Amino acid sequence: MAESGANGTLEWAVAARPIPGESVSGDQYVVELTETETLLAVIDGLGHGPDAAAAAGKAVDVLRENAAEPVEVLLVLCHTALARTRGAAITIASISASNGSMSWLGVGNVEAALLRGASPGSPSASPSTDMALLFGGIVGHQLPTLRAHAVDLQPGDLLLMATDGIARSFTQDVHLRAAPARLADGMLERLARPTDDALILVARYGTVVS
Ligand SMILES: [Mn+2]
Repeated sequence: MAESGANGTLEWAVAARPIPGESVSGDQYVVELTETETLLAVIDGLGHGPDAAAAAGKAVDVLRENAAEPVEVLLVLCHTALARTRGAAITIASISASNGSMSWLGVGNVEAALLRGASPGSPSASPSTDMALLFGGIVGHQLPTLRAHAVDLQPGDLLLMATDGIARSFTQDVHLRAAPARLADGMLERLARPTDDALILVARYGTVVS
């Protein structure tokens, strides 16, 4: 059910559905590989239905075409492209292919969490969670001054990105070793709100062995 994929250092999956009664979703995502980084983004076009989907679609196009740009630059490009749309909430993470450094930030309320401590060699006994820094605003209408944060990923770290159609408890009770597709499907099934589009992206960092 989930859409999924992997490259040399990342395994990911997305589970999503529109609000019941709609055929298109304003919740969309991008996973784009360039030679230097992997770009992951989740977009929530304001409201739902075709106008929300159109706003989100414009952001998807901009992100795919400019995937190697820094995350702050990507949000500015999206802001310009979405000016005549409803606008969107967007959260972006860009992971360096060479050293595993991830830079991430968001505008609006697409939450992103990094769940750590799942690595077999991890020094920390208990998992910890980092949340992406989210700035207030609406991409396309009101863009605040942006500053990305960087974090060094360790093998086994799990990145979760969810629109507000997923209950905020999505970072809790996560089985850190489970396959991303299974996690994403399970979260959509258990946590999707009936009143909104819903999308969850799950990505695990670390060499993928299959
Ligand atoms: Mn929403």
